[in-house]
Amino acid sequence: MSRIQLHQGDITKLNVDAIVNAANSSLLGGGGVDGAIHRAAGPQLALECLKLAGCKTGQAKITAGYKLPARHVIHTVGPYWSGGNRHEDELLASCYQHSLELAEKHGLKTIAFPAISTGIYRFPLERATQIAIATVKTFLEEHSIPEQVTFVCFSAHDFQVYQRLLQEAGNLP
Ligand code: AR6
Repeated sequence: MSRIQLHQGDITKLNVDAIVNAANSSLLGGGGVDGAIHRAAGPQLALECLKLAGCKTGQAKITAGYKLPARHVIHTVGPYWSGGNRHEDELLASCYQHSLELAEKHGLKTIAFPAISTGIYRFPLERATQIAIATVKTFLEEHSIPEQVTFVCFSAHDFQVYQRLLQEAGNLP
């Protein structure tokens, strides 16, 4: 089985070692997937996040998963899309890279990513998906942990875009 998987649905339902949260720099919760993760994990998650004192764009921090089926949450802060001249591509790649590095450091074998920055932060979906796939692919070629990475798409449209681009990259039949 490929080490890269694609799934459509709610990331808060996944029973993996870590789900990634598309957070904001306060790490104190928000809308979108961030809100869903905090609601499903329960209030203890925000209490642990409070102790982390925020997170810079492109960086990542780890907490427990509390009431989630996932054992951990890796919180990363994607860039807000401002037209492409503010290092958005590099910052988005850095989110995936630092999340994967944290997973490896903690020996987490299975990790699931939402489509970071492509919702409220308005990063163009195809461009973001290419960056996500390329960064994950390169990391997996060079590291044995995590063993498996799942891209989670909330909408059918996002799923179709990921499916096409993963096929083009040779990662799906
Ligand atoms: N499971 C999987 N994916 C989801 C879920 C879910 N339960 N809910 C939404 N998505 P967004 P961003 C998808 O807006 O663009 C927050 O307020 C969604 O359809 O959650 O990085 C933070 O606090 C989209 O494809 O994150 C920040 O302020 C993807 O997740 C800001 O939003 C990302 O959309 C971050 O914006």
